[in-house]
Amino acid sequence: MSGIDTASVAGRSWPGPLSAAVAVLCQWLGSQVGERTAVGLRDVLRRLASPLQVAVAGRISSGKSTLVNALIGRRVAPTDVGECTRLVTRFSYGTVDRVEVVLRDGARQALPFDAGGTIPAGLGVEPGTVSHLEAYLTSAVLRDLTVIDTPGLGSLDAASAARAESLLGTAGGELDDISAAAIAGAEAVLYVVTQAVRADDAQVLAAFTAATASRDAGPVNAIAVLNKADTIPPESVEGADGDVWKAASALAARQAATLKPRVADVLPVIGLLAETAETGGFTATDADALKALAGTDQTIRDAMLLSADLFTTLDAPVPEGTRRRLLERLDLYGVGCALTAIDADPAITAGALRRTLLDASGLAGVRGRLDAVFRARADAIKAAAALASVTALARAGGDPGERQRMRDAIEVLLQRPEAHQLRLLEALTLVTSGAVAMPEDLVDEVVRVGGSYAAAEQLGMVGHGRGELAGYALERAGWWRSFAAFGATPAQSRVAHVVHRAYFLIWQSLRED
Ligand SMILES: Nc1nc2c(ncn2[C@@H]2O[C@H](COP(=O)(O)OP(=O)(O)O)[C@@H](O)[C@H]2O)c(=O)[nH]1
Ligand SMILES: [Mg+2]
Repeated sequence: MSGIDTASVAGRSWPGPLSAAVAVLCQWLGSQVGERTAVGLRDVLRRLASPLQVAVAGRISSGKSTLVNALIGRRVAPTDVGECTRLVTRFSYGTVDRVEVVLRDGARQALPFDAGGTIPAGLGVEPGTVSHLEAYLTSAVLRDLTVIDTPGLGSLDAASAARAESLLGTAGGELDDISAAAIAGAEAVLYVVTQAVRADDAQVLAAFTAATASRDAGPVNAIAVLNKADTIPPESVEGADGDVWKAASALAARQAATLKPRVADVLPVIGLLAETAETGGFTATDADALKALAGTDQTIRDAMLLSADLFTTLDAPVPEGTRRRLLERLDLYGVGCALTAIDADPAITAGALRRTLLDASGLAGVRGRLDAVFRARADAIKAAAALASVTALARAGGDPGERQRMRDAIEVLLQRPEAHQLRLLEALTLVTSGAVAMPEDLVDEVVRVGGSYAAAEQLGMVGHGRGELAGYALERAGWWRSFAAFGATPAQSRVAHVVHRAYFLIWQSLRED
């Protein structure tokens, strides 16, 4: 690979040095292979230059679209049952807001937004002919993340399955295929679960890791959230002291144990509150209505918060329609939060009330995790995905000479010291997907080392001094080297070499600066 003109690919901007290195590889290989493979390589290059693709996955009605709206700050994805909620929608950055229906034959049709600015429930074309939707929005978040909303895997009940089936005009199983394809095309996944994590939730995550095998790593590119945290009855969770958020956090921790090691942890969130607070869904009129409710007789107020029925029917100085709107936007828990905030400060402004609701939603935690896991690692994740595609192209290539040239080039790239991060990601995938079996404590260690860029976190020693960190890194480097040599199967040994090197590099960096 020496002597390659880096500048010829530098005209484009890449997510980082690893992606740039893979881009150089693709460009150089392009001139060394047949036309069919070259087309594939150009495709890899195109993907490499585009923002990280994050699929939002989870069961039907787990609140995926609601969360997508909250994240992009616009109520544009339709929620609840409708034709569009059964389709994959890609949200990318664009300078002008527009939506296109992409048909199975590749043709595209512009789709006007409906009056509320959302994607309309009906598409105006035969649903069976539709491949997916593409939305281009001026939302800042989309500058470096492309968000893919999926219809959802599995269904909550027979009725909704039947409804989905009739809407699609296909067998129910197809739903899974549609979502599965979207997820397989993605480089990262935001996994949405609700109260009960079932066996097939873990399977979906496993399927994601398998579909993207060897190019992405579990905890590096999967984030899980426990949505609808507001609907968890606190009395159902031990030690919650009647507090919904405490209950949600405890439940999320339990779910994290179930989904381990595919995700590092599970964050509770209230997508509905986040959406309402972030998309202009909370108005001054809503604030006034809540203030009127706050002034109602305490006994009635308490009773109203017991159920949606009571909330809309009990005698209170707010019209029923307004109450229904509040429920739709905040649900009972959100209304309760707002009333508590008004009690504490009766003169609270609508803006401050909106911020209170946003804080209560937990969205900030999800945003922080997206930044830490996806945005900060976009370069490595994309480079690893691209390299896996190149490897797949090499495998599919007809000419043995060409195949060998491609494999050699990949090997040369992986030998370079800066490519170590890619190897570590690969090791992480092998271990978290179960492709390479390891004792549980070693899996945890690999996840920790590969799951962060900060030395103290990688070593599991946040708050310790530099000398201590360096000493421990060296000790573990030694341990993994002997594990690679003596105590391991060949597959484990390959992983162990990578982990050994990771510790060695950590030790080196701690000594250097
Ligand atoms: N109470 C409550 N309802 C929610 C929450 N998130 C979503 N929902 C509601 O759940 C329903 C399904 O949401 P949707 O986003 O369409 O789910 P999807 O099928 O996974 O895309 C809608 O009525 C939402 O308003 C939440 O955090 N709390
Ligand atoms: Mg949806």
